[in-house]
Formats: sequence, C-alpha cells, structure tokens
Amino acid sequence: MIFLRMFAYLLPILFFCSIACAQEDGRNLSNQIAAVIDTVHTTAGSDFVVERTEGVDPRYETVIKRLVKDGWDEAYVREIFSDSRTVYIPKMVTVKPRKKVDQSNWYTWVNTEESSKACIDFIKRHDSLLNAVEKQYGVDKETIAALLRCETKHGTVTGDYHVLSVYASMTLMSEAWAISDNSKNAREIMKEGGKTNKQINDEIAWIKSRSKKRGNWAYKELDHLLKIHKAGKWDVRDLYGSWAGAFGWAQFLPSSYRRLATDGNGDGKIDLYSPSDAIHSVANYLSKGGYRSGNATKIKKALKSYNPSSAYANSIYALSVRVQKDMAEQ
Ligand SMILES: [Ca+2]
Repeated sequence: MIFLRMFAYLLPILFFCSIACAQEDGRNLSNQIAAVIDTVHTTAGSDFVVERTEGVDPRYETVIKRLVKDGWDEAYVREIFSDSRTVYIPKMVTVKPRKKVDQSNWYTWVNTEESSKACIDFIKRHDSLLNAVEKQYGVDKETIAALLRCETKHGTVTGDYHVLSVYASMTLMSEAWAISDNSKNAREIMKEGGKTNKQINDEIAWIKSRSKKRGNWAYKELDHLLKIHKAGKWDVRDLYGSWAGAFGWAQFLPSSYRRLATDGNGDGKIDLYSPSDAIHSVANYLSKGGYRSGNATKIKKALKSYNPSSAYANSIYALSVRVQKDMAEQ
C-alpha cells in the first residue's frame, strides 16, 4: 500500500547522470555509475532525491562486504540490495556543519484543541482495544492517543523514505570518502561564513566523530532490519518510514521493533501499520520505560525513553491531560 503510494508521488526525471564512485579506502574511482535521479514528494510536504541503478548500486558493495563478514549470506543480501526499491539517498550521507536550531517551536502543534479532538475521535474509534490495552499494560489510553497523534497523526503520516535505503545510505557516512567530502564541504561553507581556522578544524573533528558514530548506528539498525526480514513475517523491502528510518504508526526503529513491538491481535505477525499491533506496541514500550498512571514524572520519563527530547515528552503529556479533561466535559 505504502509502496504503491510512494510511487504515485515519484516524479521521474528520467535522465542518466554520472556519479563518481568511491570506495572504502577513500580513493575516488574514475569509473562512473549510471543512475536515474528521482525526486520523491512526501506526504509531510518535503522533497528528497533518490538515485536508482540497475542491480546493486556499486556504492553499497562495501556495506554488503561488511554484512557478509558479519555472517550474512552473500546471495541473500545481494538479492535484497538489488531489489528495484532499494535506492541510494544522497542526503543520508551528508553531514553539514552544525547550526543553532531553535527547537522550542517543534512541538507547539501537538497540544492544541485540534489535536485533542483528533485524539478523542481516535479513542472512540478504538475504544474496546484501548480499554483492554490500558488494563493489560497500565498505560492510559489518552497517552497512547497523544503519542500517536504526535508521531504520525494517528497513522496518516508514516513517512515516504525507503527504510532499508535510509540505513544502507547512512552506513556509508562513516566511510573515508564520505568523511572527506563532508569535511571539504564544511571547510568551504565555514570559510565563506568567515569562521576562524580553529572553528573550522573543531567542526571537522565533530563531523568525523559524528559520521563514525551515526554510520555505525545505521549499520546496526540495518542489521536489525535484515533480521526482521529473515524472520519471514515482514517483507522489509516494502517498508517506508521517516528520514531516520522509523516506521509504522508508532515510528519504531528496527532495533525497538525487535525488542518491544508486540503482536496485539495474535495473528503471528507484528504489523505496526495495524491499529492493534501499533497500540499494543506503544503501550508495551511505555510500560517497559517505567510508565506509571497518575505519576507525571514517570509518565514523562517513559515518554523520554521513546524520544529523549523534553519538549516532546512535555507536549505529549500536556495533550494527554487536555484530552482527559475534554473527554470528562463531554
Ligand atoms: Ca499482529
């Protein structure tokens, strides 16, 4: 479904471009990759570029090599990487110099009258399921409704990024050629911005450490994703999510899916796009995060285990309180 929807949004710019290929040792290779560049328009309203190649994208060869070294069967991995849905996402490999970002407005849309109404509708739609979950996990239905409102507007905005491609591309961030390109770009940007050599060198040191950390994190998530695929209950080649690779109504990462996602309707598959599995999984996650009904500190702590931002936790908590109040007044 999501796969089909994504392709409806694709605006194919059908021309071949030449992209300098690079290898793990940092040497830029002279051979060229023929890729088709597409622009993907997301439901959330932003565009991003993907590059498609026939078969396995040569840039992913090092990722495949690493997976094989870690015990994956080469033919199995190659088949997944040569799938036509697997693409290269250039922005996932890019690390720019840091800018001061004001995050205070990020979640102001969450605790609103409109959100409260949407949550009350959601609670009414899934009344018996939410009551059962509340009993089983001790997690309030208002919190589940508020969290799902914040994450995906109750499953209506779940993301248009091909999850496997997100992690495969992001893994490349830690390779020498990517670090070199990102450092060079940062130097140019910062020089133009009048920064001192010390400021530039400090930022490049940050880029190096960030790239290694983030690239390794992405590789681990890719490994989890392949394990989900291998388990045979979910075809991850058809999985779309956020730019960070989070998917489903509840925006789980592959690692959190394997650890905490729950088969709510007992059909043997955990589908985070189904209301029952998504709601059970959120409740299980918050319950394991120390959620205690009626205890604001523990509720916020559990929400922060989901997303470490205080603004995130405070906004969802405030919305859940508003929903409780609005429901009592109905
Ligand atoms: Ca299920």
